[in-house]
Amino acid sequence: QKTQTCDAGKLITDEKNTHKEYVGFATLPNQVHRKSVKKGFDFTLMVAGESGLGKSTLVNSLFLTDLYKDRKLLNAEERITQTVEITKHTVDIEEKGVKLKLTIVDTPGFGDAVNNTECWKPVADYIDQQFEQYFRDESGLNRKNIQDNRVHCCLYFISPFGHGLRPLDVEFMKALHEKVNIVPILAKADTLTPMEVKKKKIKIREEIEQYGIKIYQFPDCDSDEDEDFKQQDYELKVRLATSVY
Ligand SMILES: Nc1nc2c(ncn2[C@@H]2O[C@H](COP(=O)(O)OP(=O)(O)OP(=O)(O)O)[C@@H](O)[C@H]2O)c(=O)[nH]1
Ligand SMILES: [Mg+2]
Repeated sequence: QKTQTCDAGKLITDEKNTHKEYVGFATLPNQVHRKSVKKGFDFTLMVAGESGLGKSTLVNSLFLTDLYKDRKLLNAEERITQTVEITKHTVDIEEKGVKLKLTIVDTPGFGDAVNNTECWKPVADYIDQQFEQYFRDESGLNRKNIQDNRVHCCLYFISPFGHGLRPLDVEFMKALHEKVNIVPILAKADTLTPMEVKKKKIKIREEIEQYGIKIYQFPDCDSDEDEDFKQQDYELKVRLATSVY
């Protein structure tokens, strides 16, 4: 048994050493990996949903450095005002040498207008425009430094005061679900009791299913991932299935 482990260990080190010298297509994944890490990644997150549910507040709290610089109580005029147009905030993050350009897109909430039909249109158009821009850049001559502004994920805020989804929520999510990964969020959950949170989440999940809305699903974890990652992935899926959070 012992010799076997030793041999296996030696084999792996040998393999690593040969990889360093070997030039061929087998080294391509390493090259791609190294290049991507060096260049960094773009990630764009969008928030959407009814007005007054705390979308801008969440966006602000993601930029903690700015928020807490000179912490003081804000008076009424300085507080977050209603968002009236689609706005973009970008922050460069670096973790263990890997760069990430995080872009957050804040959108105006709907529900305040007299006529709310097609209130999802400006948001859907924004997402489409980013696809078109990326397509144009990719078809262009200078493809080296393309910035990926496509919206990768949309946090969709659902009111804690309704009974499940509102008709506009269904319309909105259906207009976006083919274009972007939707993650539904029960907004202002602190105003509900844990029991209410649980019930509402079950109801919302049932309705999402019933209306055929496609929301983001955690992908299957690769079997060669490390144990910590597998555990984290498992816990997230269990939480989703049992609505404990
Ligand atoms: N109880 C509670 N209140 C919150 C929470 N997040 C935000 N608020 C409050 O809700 C109000 C509206 O917050 P905003 O962030 O402006 O809401 P919004 O979704 O951006 O609204 P629009 O820009 O109109 O779409 C503010 O008074 C916030 O202080 C939360 O998690 N819980
Ligand atoms: Mg806002």
